[in-house]
Amino acid sequence: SSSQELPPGLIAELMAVPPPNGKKLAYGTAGFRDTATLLDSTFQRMGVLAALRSIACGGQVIGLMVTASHNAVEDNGVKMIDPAGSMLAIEWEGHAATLANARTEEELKAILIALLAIAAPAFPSPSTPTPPRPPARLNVTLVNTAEEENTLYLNDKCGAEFVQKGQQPPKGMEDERDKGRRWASFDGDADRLVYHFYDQEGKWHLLDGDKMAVLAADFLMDALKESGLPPPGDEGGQAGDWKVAVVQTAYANGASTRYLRDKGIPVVFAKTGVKYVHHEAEKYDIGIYFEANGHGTVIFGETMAKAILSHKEKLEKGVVSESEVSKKEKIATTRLVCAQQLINQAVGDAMSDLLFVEAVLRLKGWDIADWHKGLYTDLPSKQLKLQVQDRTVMSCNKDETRAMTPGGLQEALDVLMASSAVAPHGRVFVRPSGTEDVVRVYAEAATPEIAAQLALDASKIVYDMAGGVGVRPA
Ligand code: G16
Repeated sequence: SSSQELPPGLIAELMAVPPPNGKKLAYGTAGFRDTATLLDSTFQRMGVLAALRSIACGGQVIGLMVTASHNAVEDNGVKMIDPAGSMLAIEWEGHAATLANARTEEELKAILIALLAIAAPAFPSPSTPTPPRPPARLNVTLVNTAEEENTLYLNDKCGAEFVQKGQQPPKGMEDERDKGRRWASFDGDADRLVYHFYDQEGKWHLLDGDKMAVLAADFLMDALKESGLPPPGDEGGQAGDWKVAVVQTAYANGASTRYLRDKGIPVVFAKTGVKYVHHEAEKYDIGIYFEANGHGTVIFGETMAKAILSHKEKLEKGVVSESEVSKKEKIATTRLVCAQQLINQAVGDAMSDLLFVEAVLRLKGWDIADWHKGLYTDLPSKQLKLQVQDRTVMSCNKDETRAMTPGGLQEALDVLMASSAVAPHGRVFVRPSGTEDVVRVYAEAATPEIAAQLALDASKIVYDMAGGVGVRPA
């Protein structure tokens, strides 16, 4: 409805499912997350919020993903998706939290009427038609699906989080040692992807989001160079005027950052969370972003997309002569066009990322071992998480590489990093999770042993200074 009155009975229905006592619900890194039993009221209210957001977007479709995502099966969550397929606009996250936490009739009415006032002026406006998607085919073997006996639990000893954070194969890989196949792991809502395989010596290797970012950057930079695409605005201008960058988070393996910078590809950092990295990537003509955990995509700016299409038309019409050079240019330009069609530029998803990786590997003539060896070697790393009484006592700087509170914590971590065993390659950072009730610890160093020790020492510091609960890490 575009009327600014609340539908009759709405408040009574919402009051019948009150929010959990003593719990402040927050719209975290990607939606509300908690033990499933605490989220009934939130789910109901997000249905109402989706309707309001739809009104605000001129009647377009809003998505709600109900998911434990990367978390354990007893957890649950709800993410809201905007009409373009991107995460909910950040300025609405506060509205979502106010609605989720409203306890009295008055509080509920106040927030809903305020939201109607924000939303209704935009209604109705013409909706944007959804562009048709191209068809795509690949033969795959599915394992660890819900249908399989004894594997009924989402993410249980499998899934992108289990594989990437634990640096271990998912269950069911025991017989894969000598088969030379490549495997991909998704998370529960299929927006994360990591690859893995056993090499000929039977050693297992992980290819995470950083490896995908580098593969995508290599491929697209080559295509851009070979396409002969004129620079923006001025066809006679200097080459290299298009702005291309890779956006990473503090979790990016240092070796991947070094590799990209050595190749002259700019790298910028953003806070953990697709909504932050995506926003940063939008500032470039081609913005490539993958979080190490496997979330990511590539986005093309509007000017760049138009320039590629018009260049393709010129090449096809023979405005440029049919020489060997122009054949090469045509192929490269077509690759740039196809990459845009294949990749999910709204927010990235595991299926389209998988198809993109498969296509790039095929074009390069690479198998997974070539991809693993052909770019860079990961610095050994270790991730831990630990529970604290209240994770909001911890806060970080803009790119989450340093802890701002509690006071003294970062100084203690700095002392760890300055020790001769750790420097110069070692680093550690800690941050409160936005999806789980934990503090995350990430360490990387010259050897797996040093990385593990660094992560453990940092966990002890967090436990002591930020109110750890349960047994002290040992
Ligand atoms: C969500 C976000 C990701 C983020 C991850 C971890 O993943 O969508 O961008 O990297 O949480 O966040 P945190 O470390 O704050 O818990 P998912 O797959 O659960 O949606």
